[in-house]
Amino acid sequence: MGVLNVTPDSFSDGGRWLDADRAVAHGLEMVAEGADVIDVGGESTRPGADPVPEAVELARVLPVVAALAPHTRVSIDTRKAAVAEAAVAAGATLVNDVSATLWPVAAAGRVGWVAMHMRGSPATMQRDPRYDDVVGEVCAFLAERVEVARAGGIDEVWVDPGIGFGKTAGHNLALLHSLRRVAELGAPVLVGTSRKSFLGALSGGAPADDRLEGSLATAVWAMTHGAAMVRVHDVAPAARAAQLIFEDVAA
Ligand code: HH2
Repeated sequence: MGVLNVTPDSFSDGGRWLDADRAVAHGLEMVAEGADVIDVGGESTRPGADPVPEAVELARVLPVVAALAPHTRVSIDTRKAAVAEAAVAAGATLVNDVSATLWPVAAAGRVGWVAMHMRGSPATMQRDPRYDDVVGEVCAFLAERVEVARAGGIDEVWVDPGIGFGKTAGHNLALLHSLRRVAELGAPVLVGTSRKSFLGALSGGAPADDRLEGSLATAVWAMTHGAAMVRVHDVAPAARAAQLIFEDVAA
């Protein structure tokens, strides 16, 4: 899954793809590099990010979704039902939902749904997050979401432990370490570690655009520990890494 943030303020690529034509060109470039899904988002969910009005988010994402949908699978990364609904009407076939609440939109549109775990909201989530048992609590949350969505009639339900969403570096590492337990919930697992701040913290404070090694290492770890899809900014190296560990080894 290639990340396409049509935002001025995303933590690693904010402002680069705000122009719709440039965003579409970058989406197509990621497809050429090996992405199977392009995840279009119009609101940053980085810690402390300000919410974006619905009309602004719609204006950012809809032209990009519509232009990419004939060429690739498109997911819509949003917390707003109206944005998800409009993006599905424009051709998105997966609702990537960091709020884990939008399953009715996916059910109505007969598309897939990603339920991600988050503690609190982006504005507050990194203020001293605490868990007694982070893996157990995240798994229990996701299991409940899967049950609700399936009962609501969605065939394609994904789960995502929400790396960096209301979690310390230790929580993120615990979730990656026990990713197989997330996979045992019986839904395909999506994992997003790409360029996230815990990778900077683990590598001496590397800035967001200098976290490729950590992004790749954790993507490979995720792919070999139960993830069916990884959400990445750097598609070409991630696709090469995936090919190296799966296809070349199998051959
Ligand atoms: N991470 C981000 C956004 N959406 N969706 C899922 N399912 N899983 C994730 O881990 C995830 C996500 C945050 O990364 P990014 O889009 O690069 O930044 P921003 O939120 O600042 O736009």
